[in-house]
Amino acid sequence: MARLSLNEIEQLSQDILQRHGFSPAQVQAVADTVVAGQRDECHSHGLYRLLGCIDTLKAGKVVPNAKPVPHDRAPAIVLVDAGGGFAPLAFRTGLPLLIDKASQQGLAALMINHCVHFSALWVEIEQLTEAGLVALACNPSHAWVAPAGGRLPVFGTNPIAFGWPRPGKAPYIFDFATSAIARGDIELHRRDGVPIPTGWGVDGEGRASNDAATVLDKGAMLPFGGHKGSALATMIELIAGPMIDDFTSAESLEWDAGCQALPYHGELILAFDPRRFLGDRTESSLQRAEMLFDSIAEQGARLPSQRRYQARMRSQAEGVEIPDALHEDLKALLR
Ligand code: NDP
Ligand code: PYC
Repeated sequence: MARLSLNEIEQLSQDILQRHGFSPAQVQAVADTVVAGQRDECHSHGLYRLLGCIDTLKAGKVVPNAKPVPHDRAPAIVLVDAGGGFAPLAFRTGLPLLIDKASQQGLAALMINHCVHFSALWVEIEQLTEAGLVALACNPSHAWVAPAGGRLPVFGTNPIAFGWPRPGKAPYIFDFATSAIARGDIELHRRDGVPIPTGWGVDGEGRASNDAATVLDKGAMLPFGGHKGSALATMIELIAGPMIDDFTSAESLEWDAGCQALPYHGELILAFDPRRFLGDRTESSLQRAEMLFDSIAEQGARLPSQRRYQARMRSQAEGVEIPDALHEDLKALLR
């Protein structure tokens, strides 16, 4: 393993993206996102993602100097056209207006169109909880996941993330794929030559498979929680696809045309301002919510994001560790 400081991984990420011709604003937004992922030990969405970002550029499937354009679509709707660039800069572009609209209307939506998506959603959710907002985000990806009871891929890995601000504490955030696991994690198993657990995917005949390459290249991933994951994945296809006039996961994969680039579609982000919902009851209601978190934690169950927050403190103190092979692959992108 190679140990690197947070400054070193930030510099490395920026150098790679600059070297490949991304605009300064794209470099900053993408680097910040992958560094945050690595810092919080979200290995499938940390520095590893840079390999996919550069492959996607080489396949001609991302616009390296895209300048997202915001539109004030409706009193409670912000639209940002990412212009074929990566999602993080589009999110950054729409964030101030989304916050403004949520605090005026109580509830507002940001629809991002035409973005290439590679990132973990909690990075965005944290920026909304920091503004005191409750938030929900979701997006399709490529059609890699079979529905419960089927064997042919229909859904993307369709992540959904939710955040709740906690006065004086780190926010409550969950963020997961509606597949049994993110595809990035299966890719990491393939890189490491490690079998995957039963339940993550099937081979081309729909039989359970523990081989990462079989599931990735010939079979299909599976939804989490059987029909429940399938239904959530369907909802995400709808509300972050046709409802925002953007691609479903099947359409994203078709657009990819075998390039194996990162998915290209839209994203839907909803923000709720508790102060607008609750007025002078805001503080007491947020305090009541704390009783729920306490009743989870007091019995030894952990809250989602707790592992991440601990990893963040560790990384800030000691830096991060990445496999030597990944470090070499990243350095090769500088040559
Ligand atoms: P996991 O199945 O590991 O689930 C992650 C979530 O569950 C985190 O919030 C995690 O918190 C929480 N969690 C995990 N274990 C526990 C536990 N024992 N008790 C309580 N909470 C727990 O992740 P996925 O593989 O489903 O997704 C990983 C990432 O991949 C996400 O960030 C997602 O946004 C990203 N992704 C992005 C896609 C895209 O299209 N851009 C597509 C699919 C996934 P903690 O982090 O603290 O462990
Ligand atoms: O890990 O499933 C995944 C994924 C898809 C797009 C970005 N991450």
